[in-house]
Amino acid sequence: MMARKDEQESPSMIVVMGVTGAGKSYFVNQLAGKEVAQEGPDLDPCTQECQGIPVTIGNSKVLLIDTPGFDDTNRTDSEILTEIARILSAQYELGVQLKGVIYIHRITDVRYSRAAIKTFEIFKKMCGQDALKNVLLITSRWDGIDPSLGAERERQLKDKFWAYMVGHGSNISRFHGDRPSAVSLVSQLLSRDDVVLQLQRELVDEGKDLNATVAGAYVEDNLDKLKQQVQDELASLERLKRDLLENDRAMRRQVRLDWEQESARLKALQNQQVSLQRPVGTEVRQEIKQKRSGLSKVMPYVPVTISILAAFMGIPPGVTEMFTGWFADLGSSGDPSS
Ligand SMILES: Nc1nc2c(ncn2[C@@H]2O[C@H](COP(=O)(O)OP(=O)(O)OP(=O)(O)O)[C@@H](O)[C@H]2O)c(=O)[nH]1
Ligand SMILES: [Mg+2]
Repeated sequence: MMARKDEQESPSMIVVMGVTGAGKSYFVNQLAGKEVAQEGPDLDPCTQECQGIPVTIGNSKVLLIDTPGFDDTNRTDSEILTEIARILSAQYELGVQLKGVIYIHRITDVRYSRAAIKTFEIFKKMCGQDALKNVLLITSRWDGIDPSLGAERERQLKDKFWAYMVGHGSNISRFHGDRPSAVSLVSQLLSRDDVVLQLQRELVDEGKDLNATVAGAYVEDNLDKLKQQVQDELASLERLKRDLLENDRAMRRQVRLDWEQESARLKALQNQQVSLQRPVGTEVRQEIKQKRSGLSKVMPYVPVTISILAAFMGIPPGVTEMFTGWFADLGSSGDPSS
């Protein structure tokens, strides 16, 4: 059956994830055809918040979501998960199609680091088993590795870390660092049916708090482990303080400073846990309702759906004219949501 014209023109969404420095922003920029998402040096986390970048691939309009890596030194896992959860809830609630999720991994990485394991676990738990056929596992940086060594690492990923996902329909593909390669990778997802992720069902359909979702519970579990470590450290500082002699002033001062620092860490971890106890899907639904009534009063002719979705993410300065182009096209064929 032929798709109707307005169906062809409705924008869809693809989320890009991976550890810091994997090349998410670089990949998105290749698709945009210019550096709109800020790329960073290899070691420091660069992307600070989820960013929406509209791109056109053939006839398809795609809103790419460039995400920050988990285990970031500047942002907590809870903050990043909440941000991604809000965008996914808004996209699902608004009826925008999700075509898939991309995970980028540097083939040059010698070890599968702690950050990589954590990021991948959260990613897997967000998707859920039923969505894995819409997952694309991309290896990058093939120009930085001997091809046979790269192929060997690729085989290890396929047989070990990625075996479960591949077994449930995810594809593994190489990114060669240029636009044609990025376009052909994204096209793989665009030809599929749209998908609903486990996290979206949990948050929007079931109205769960974020910490009650599979991905949220994993983040909360990690926080529990960290809290236990800090509590052990505080207990040993207490013992040290008791055992120190009254006249050992310098040492007592140091112990007090360490104690204060650890207490602050404990408080921060507790705050992170509290921040996960939120019905993100329900909150987003209410926000959308408010935004819809506000927007239709002031801008009745602007395609409302994409404007509302865009309000849930950062929009880099260089993409305004790409959005304007989309709005002009959509405006002439009517907003698919209305
Ligand atoms: N030559 C080449 N350079 C790349 C490639 N992918 C990433 N880079 C460079 O590697 C650095 C890190 O890439 P980013 O795209 O900023 O990484 P990121 O995944 O967005 O990292 P965060 O935003 O910190 O999560 C940048 O300097 C990029 O220009 C690639 O495929 N080829
Ligand atoms: Mg980035």
